[in-house]
Amino acid sequence: MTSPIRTERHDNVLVVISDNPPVNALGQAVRAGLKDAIEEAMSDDAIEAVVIRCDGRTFFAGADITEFGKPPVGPNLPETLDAMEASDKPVVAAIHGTALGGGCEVALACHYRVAVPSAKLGLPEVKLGLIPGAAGTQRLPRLVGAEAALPLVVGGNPISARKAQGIGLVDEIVGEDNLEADAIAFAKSKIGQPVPRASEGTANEDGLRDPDLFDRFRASQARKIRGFDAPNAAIEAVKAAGTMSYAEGVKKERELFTELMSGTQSAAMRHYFFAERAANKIDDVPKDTSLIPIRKVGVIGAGTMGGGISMNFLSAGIPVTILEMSQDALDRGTATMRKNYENTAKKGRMTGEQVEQAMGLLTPTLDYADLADCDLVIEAVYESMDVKKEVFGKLDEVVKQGAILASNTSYLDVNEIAAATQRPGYVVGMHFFSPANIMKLLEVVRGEKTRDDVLATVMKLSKTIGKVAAVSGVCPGFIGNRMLSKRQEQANALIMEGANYWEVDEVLLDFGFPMGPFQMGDLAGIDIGWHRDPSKVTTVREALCAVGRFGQKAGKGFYDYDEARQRTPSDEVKQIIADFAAKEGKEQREISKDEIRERLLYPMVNEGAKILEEGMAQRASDIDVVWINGYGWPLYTGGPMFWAQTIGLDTVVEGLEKHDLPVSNYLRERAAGSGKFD
Ligand code: T1G
Repeated sequence: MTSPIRTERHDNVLVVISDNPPVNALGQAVRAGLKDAIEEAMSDDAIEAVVIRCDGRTFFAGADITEFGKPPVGPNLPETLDAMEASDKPVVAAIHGTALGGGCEVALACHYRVAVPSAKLGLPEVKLGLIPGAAGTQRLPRLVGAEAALPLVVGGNPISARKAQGIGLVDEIVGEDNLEADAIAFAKSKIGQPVPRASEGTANEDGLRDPDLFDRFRASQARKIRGFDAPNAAIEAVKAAGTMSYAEGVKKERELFTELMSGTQSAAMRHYFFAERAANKIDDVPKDTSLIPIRKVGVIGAGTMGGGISMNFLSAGIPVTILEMSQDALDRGTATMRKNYENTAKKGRMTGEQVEQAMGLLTPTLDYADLADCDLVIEAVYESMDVKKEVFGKLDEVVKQGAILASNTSYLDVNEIAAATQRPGYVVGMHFFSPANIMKLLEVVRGEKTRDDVLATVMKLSKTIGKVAAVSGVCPGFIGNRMLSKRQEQANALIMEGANYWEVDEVLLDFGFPMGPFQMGDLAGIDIGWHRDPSKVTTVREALCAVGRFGQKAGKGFYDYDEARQRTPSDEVKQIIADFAAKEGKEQREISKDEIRERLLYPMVNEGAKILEEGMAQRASDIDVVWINGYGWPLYTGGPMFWAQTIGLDTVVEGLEKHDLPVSNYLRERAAGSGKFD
């Protein structure tokens, strides 16, 4: 087996090259090759400098995640990096693509780093429930200071080469197409000079000067890191870089890393890493299926959903023709889109020029004929099968053959919609989640007749517009809403049986959801779909509407809200619910938070099992992807199906039986057998 590492001599410079597709992950063979190459360079006097670079699309993108959870195989990266850094011969990292995780740590152990303008550098280990494990938390702060290091290590997001140069992580930006030659020239220019070592850097003094820097930073990240273990460990590791010797700091990092690696959160987040990528693959659609070029998109409906959907394509540089039934609705829709972009620009996440660029790609129209040359048309009209059938009938007449016709329906039968056209093979569901320009999930609903090239095109397109797609079969509510309905059923039943509605929300908040069902109702508006007749009260929500409790917008819904929209439970609502229960002859009783959690979450797992059994989802991990990206299921548990396996499917079955809730055969079989869904 040839090593993925080779060396080339350029005069007195040794170039060490990794060729380990797809991302030059630092697997065992790469680490061994790197170690040998470093030893070769150090032992040969004819070599006076070293350049380390990678073939293919990127510099090392980190440790090989597929090796995690298996017995470690040497050589270990930190020792190789320490040997390299100890050399007196200048070692230069030549960076392109994404130098991430262990890859960034390789660069940090080099004496210098040069990068092409398009390169990015980062330490995304926290996204895997880990922290850097090859001294990244100790070298980086010493090189760039704690203040610049914290966002990288704790946030896990990469930064551009220019930004990296700005904080001192990159020494020089070189020619985009001249990386190796420029890196060799740079290395030659450093021969004979004392080599700078990040491990000996003193930039971290600011970490000592400003002791509450770390508490301040932790507080600033509180909402984002709530429930996650790794970010706090990352802060502790960076803090150690300011309070301990390098050797002690590395030891501290190793302790924190080892603890996280053996924890459930990292296992869950590594599961999610591969789940997200697997979701984009459709098992029975050949990988080489030809794609339909999408050069122009049509969107029907300029409301909240239509506008949000359009923004995804405009932001990706794809022109959109948006159609409404009235000029007024069209003007309102396009004005809202502009306002959303301008708000993003105000937060510094877009420039004014980018706003104009995006809006410049938008063509509003009242005429279906303007959609004729679209390659994809997405309808986002009122959730009525009759309305959708009418729209698809018109599209069928107007839009060119070979174009994809997609419905944004959240639960209607895509097969029935397809049957309203002469081209059911080109009909597919593209279920976006509100706000559509923000939420990452896209449920791709595969009709019985949806063609392979249509599916393959939509899956590829989802990545282009920054979405995470998962394929669902045609069933009411598809994957996400179908499971949500089970949770909602129990939430409503629980409060009728005496559970405090605020405790139902607290259980989900404590579990890691961004909010609970009653908070969500207040946010969305209790009066959505209300018949507006206060004398007609058949549900709790109608009872709340009847007394003007429309939700946050009215200052009261399930909760009372102060000016800062801080919520407090309402005795009036508690009484309304109790009266309702009495009318329905429901005994009220104390209900524990354990029972609330089991009754909210276990039926969702059971429904997920049924979805798998019916073939409505390709794999259990797709269901995890849907719930993490569409509904805020806490990432550090891996999603509903992975979480159920972690606590034990038999525990879920026992819980369902204890609460007299249905148990699907599929779940029961899996619990009695492997304890896993796939
Ligand atoms: N290990 C193993 N496989 C990896 C991998 C990795 N680090 N990164 C990507 N892959 C696979 C991926 O599963 C997919 O496989 C293919 O490569 C293309 O990936 C010691 C402990 C680099 C930005 O977290 O962020 O270093 O599906 O579809 O969209 O302190 O991959 O084709 O079979 O994502 O162009 C830290 C993870 C590890 C980086 C490219 N590093 N990777 O994105 O392609 S922990 C990371 C990414 C660590 C050290 C610690 C992205 C990418 P398949 P892709 P992409």
